[in-house]
Amino acid sequence: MITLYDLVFQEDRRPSPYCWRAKFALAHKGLDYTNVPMGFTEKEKIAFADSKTVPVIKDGEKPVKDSWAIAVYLDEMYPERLLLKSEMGRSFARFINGWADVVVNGGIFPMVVGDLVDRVRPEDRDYIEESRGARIGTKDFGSFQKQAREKGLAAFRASLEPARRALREQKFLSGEEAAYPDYILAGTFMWPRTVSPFELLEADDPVYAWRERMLDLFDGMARKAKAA
Ligand SMILES: N[C@@H](CCC(=O)N[C@@H](CS)C(=O)NCC(=O)O)C(=O)O
Repeated sequence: MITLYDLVFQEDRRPSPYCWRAKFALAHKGLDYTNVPMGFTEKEKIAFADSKTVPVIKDGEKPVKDSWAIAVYLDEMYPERLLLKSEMGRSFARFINGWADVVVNGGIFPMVVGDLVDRVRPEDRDYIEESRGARIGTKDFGSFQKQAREKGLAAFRASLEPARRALREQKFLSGEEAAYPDYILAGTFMWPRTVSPFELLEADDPVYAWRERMLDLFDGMARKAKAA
């Protein structure tokens, strides 16, 4: 039996982009698992895996931490429906992983940080204010977010152009069927969706249409999750 430790916010929101990668990966494989919610200040729950971040999975007695390591592990242990289909597929996914972590997550964070802080569980509020405040150099999250939206939205949309060009030609980043590169970027978009009403994409953007397709996968798994 697999257990997934998943970041939890108020009202059972599940915002972690990295945990979403693991949830899409598990769904792709058709694997059953138990989802254990974990707040920022409950790190003792994942101490067994020697991790301070989620996702972490426990498969039987085996702990695996880090979303990329989880994808690689699942393909090794459950090779039936591969997430990383070939050497080139794996290399492409690795590229998307880095691009999503740095460019896309990095672009989204300042534009939703105020909403994120507002929706954290009350018991985790001090922790997120300290850690995210240190990252942006202020605790005035609302003003920071407002300015970031005014200055950053056009640049953020432009940064998605590599994905947009691919998605004009094909249904998914991975081709006709979704695979791990899609789950990486979809995980990233689940993060703002679960904490912020701010719309990052224009309705006629091919990335918007792709995001809708990702929300529909696995019987609407991601669409059913609590949104902002
Ligand atoms: N490289 C890691 C990043 C995981 C990560 O940063 N997770 C965040 C949640 S989105 C976390 O657990 N943060 C804990 C904290 O900020 O204290 C992965 O891909 O799993």
